[in-house]
Amino acid sequence: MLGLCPALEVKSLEVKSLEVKSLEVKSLEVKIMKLNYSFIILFGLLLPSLIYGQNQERIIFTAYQNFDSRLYVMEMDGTVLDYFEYANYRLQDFVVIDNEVYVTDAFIPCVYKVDISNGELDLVMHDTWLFYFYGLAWDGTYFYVDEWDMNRYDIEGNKDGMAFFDEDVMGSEFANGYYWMINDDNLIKCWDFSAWPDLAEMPDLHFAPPSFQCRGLWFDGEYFWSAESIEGNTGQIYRFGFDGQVVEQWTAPAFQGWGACKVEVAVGIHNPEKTNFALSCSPNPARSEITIAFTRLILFLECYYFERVYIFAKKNRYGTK
Ligand SMILES: [Ca+2]
Repeated sequence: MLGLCPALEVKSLEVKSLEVKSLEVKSLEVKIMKLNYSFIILFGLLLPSLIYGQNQERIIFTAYQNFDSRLYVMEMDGTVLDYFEYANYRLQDFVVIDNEVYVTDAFIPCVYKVDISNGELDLVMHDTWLFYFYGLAWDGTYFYVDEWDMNRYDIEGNKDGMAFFDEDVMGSEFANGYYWMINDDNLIKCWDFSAWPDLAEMPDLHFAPPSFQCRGLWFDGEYFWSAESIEGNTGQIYRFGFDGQVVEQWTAPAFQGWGACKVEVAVGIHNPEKTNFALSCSPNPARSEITIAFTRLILFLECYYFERVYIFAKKNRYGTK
């Protein structure tokens, strides 16, 4: 196939922009000064490495209305990429373990691991003795959920005892070695769990969240995250420090929000069933300098883009006006 390509020469190959949306390359511009086989080889090597090397951050957000929940996947500017809907669930607070998202359900006392590429929920823990789960925290060994008392479970969902804890925990998280929880009275409280099951309150570290409506709690290693839960109105997603000062915020895509967290997504490793992409060349490819713009380029498909490159090269060989 490549033998049909004309003898051309690569002078420069410059990737001007690479934007990935929903695990698809939305636009990729390659600026070329003339072409030859080495372009084919270089392009074949360069493109997968660019794409497989890309990790992008995503905001994950939960909201509920009546008996339905949604889990949103958003870009870091707040643009909604996708959402998944769950009837008769009330998904609430997150933890992230090894870049995997875990979420509580307040309708049935369960913790699920979420596949954010398709929204599938994998049941990790279900405690039939309890009624509701809101806040979810992970200390590196155990999940902690509060329902009447503080309960903890290992990663397999096996219960490992309980401790007296007389608080209403809307969201919770471990940060800097301590357990932090947000209640519905505009306070984030800090506790030392190191002497479990004797839990020691650390009142000097308590602080107010950004608003009365904040519910979930997640910690990204530097700052806390929470989303507002406002009936009939979209609230804000906040990223804030240990003093409650907001460093970033986004308008939530739906009400009533609850949990918000961030994960990294490796792009170009999903959706192999989508195989179509468009190729456009401008200006006329017979010219010495052209721009090739791919839209909807789907990965895993070396044979496809080699074929397209072949078509392009053939077109260039004979020229079009
Ligand atoms: Ca949490």
